[in-house]
Amino acid sequence: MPAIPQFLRFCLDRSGKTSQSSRLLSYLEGLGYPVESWRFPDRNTGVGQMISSYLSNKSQLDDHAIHLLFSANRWEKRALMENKLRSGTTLIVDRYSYSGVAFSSAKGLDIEWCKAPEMGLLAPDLVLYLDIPPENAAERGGYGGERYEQLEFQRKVAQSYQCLRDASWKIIDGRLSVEEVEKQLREIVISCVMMCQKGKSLSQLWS
Ligand code: 2DT
Repeated sequence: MPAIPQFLRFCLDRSGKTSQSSRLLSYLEGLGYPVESWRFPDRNTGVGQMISSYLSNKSQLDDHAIHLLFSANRWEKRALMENKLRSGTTLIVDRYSYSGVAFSSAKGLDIEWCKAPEMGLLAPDLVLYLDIPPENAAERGGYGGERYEQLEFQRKVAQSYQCLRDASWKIIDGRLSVEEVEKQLREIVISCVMMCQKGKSLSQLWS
């Protein structure tokens, strides 16, 4: 059976997820693992450009419609994701389905309705949640530039995430220093990579 390590990471905005993703990428590359860093939304596709325009308040969309676009953005990358994983490449994914469901349900959409279009996408082996109080995130640089970067809304998103936690999740205290977060992530990730190398089949959301 091929080695199929896969990671998914996501968390509240401004929790340091993007810089920790690139640190993890360098770490795994340095150990000689085939690894790639992805992020959702992927703003480079046609669907991604519609999402980007919405996030930067250049266009307006119904909440259900934008939810489905986020989902479509993952579906358009699903086959490539499966190919990469089957060939033994580890994917570090900065946001994924859990962000999709957490953000849309925080707007008041029914959580089961939000999950429905995600069914059949590949499930992560590991979810790393960088936990940071929304108030702290708001104090970090660059906050407030995009549509969802509002403190009240981020509080609701944090609550939505709590409803989505499952056995694949590891919660890391995002208030720790960058170096300490990095150290903890490395330990969790390396044990997951080793576990996946023993042979682990792909599974699908949401089971
Ligand atoms: P970044 O700041 O990480 O680029 O995210 N979002 C993201 C959703 O509402 N649904 C989704 O499915 C995904 C992947 C979270 C941009 C914003 O898009 C939100 C923040």
